[in-house]
Amino acid sequence: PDLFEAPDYYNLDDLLTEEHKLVRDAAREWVKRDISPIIEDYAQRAEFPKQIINGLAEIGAFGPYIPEEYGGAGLDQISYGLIMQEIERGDSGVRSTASVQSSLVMYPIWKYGTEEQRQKYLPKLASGEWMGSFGLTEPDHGSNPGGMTTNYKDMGDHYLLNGAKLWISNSPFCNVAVVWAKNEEGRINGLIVERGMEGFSTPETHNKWSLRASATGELIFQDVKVPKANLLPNKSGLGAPLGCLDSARYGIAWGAIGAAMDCYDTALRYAKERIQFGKPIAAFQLQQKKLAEMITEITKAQLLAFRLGQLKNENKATSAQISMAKRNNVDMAIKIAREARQILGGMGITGEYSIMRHMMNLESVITYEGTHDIHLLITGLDITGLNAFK
Ligand code: TGC
Ligand code: FAD
Repeated sequence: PDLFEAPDYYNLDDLLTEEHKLVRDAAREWVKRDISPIIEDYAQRAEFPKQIINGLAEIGAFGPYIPEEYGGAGLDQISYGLIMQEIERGDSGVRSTASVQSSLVMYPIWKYGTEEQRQKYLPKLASGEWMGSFGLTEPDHGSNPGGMTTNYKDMGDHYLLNGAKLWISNSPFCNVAVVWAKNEEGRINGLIVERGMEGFSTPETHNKWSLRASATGELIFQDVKVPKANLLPNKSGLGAPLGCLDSARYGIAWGAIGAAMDCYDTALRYAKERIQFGKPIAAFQLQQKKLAEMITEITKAQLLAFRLGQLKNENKATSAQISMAKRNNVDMAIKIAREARQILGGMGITGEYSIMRHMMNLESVITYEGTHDIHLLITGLDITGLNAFK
């Protein structure tokens, strides 16, 4: 269907450069052509559409802000955000694939890796020839990753890695995994684990009602020999993985706007066409209230994301500012999805429309990359100076 009227109530377009608009429009066209027509079917079948990997690479979704010398698109943070927004108009699971590849796999290799590691991995990840995953969460350590038990020992000429990661996006098909593990002193470091290393397996997680078009799984390490050259040497401690999350959470703050826009646009069209009691349901005040509040919340979220993008471009965005935007914008999107679904009545629960899929997807988005509660406590800590986690 010819959807994707982009709501722009406060003329945000006037603040974008020509490059921003070109990048956004290319992503929008691609989503409309290659994602929207197929994604419902893949989600229903709980299958990741592998054929979209080339297209994601072509629109610059793999490493939008990674320098061109490493195969990235060399774009600014607002272009990165706009790409995530457009992809998530299509599906949060597709955006997840891009978020993980860019901010959780390419970013740590670029920021914390050696020049040899950058040359070896980044161009292949940017082109989609290799796909990556990011292993932080464990069965017993989700919101509190500092408690992780995955560990490695220095065996002289290699490291020996043991442990397990759960809920890992892209794991079932990844070629490489950036894995966070503790050394013998209990210090967290990142290791690049490659498919094919003995003792490394990636079983898929089934029965999800959310992000069904994204593959999720485990990363299991049983005495995996990891070459010493695969350690990311330039940052250690929990701050290293959390630094990657800052970049991914920023992308999600934009991405959620895309999902919300698609729900709003669908509900607005439907409400103007659907006749009950002799007039379009959009003429009833109750439905207008829902639609008016949706566009208000989308507009506020756009302004939050845009300003955060400016701060990111100037290297001034704090982690707490990023948490606020991730939390607010995902919450905004999930609420809009729930309201929009009701506007469609019975039709809203079918796969004929995208809303129910967005709604279910957003249940993961509000949980991963730091839950709604965790981001609130990050804001709480920032404004009071008192740490609710300790
Ligand atoms: P805490 O003592 O506060 O901090 C430990 C060290 O980290 C530093 N730090 C950060 N650095 C960079 N960016 C951030 N956002 C940072 N937050 C903290 C901090 O300064 C400290 O550094 P140092 O040098 O003093 O050691 O750590 P804590 O153990 O109290 O935990 C804090 C908490 C709860 C906020 C943190 O652990 C957290 O964010 N938990 C949520 C976990 C999470 O977000 N997991 C996401 C897993 S990946 C994922 O979900 C991918 S989904 C992918 C997709 O499909 O899109
Ligand atoms: P828990 O931490 O057990 O939290 C359960 C509940 O307790 C939540 O409501 C939480 O807010 C609350 N809670 C926890 N601590 C506190 C507290 N201190 N105060 C108040 N409330 C608290 N992880 C990766 O590493 N890589 C990935 O690629 C990845 N992809 C994912 C894909 C999907 C589809 C999903 C669902 C998750 C993914 N995750 C990934 C994991 C995700 O980051 C975790 O699920 C998330 O961090 C929460 O951890 P948990 O599920 O263990 O919940």
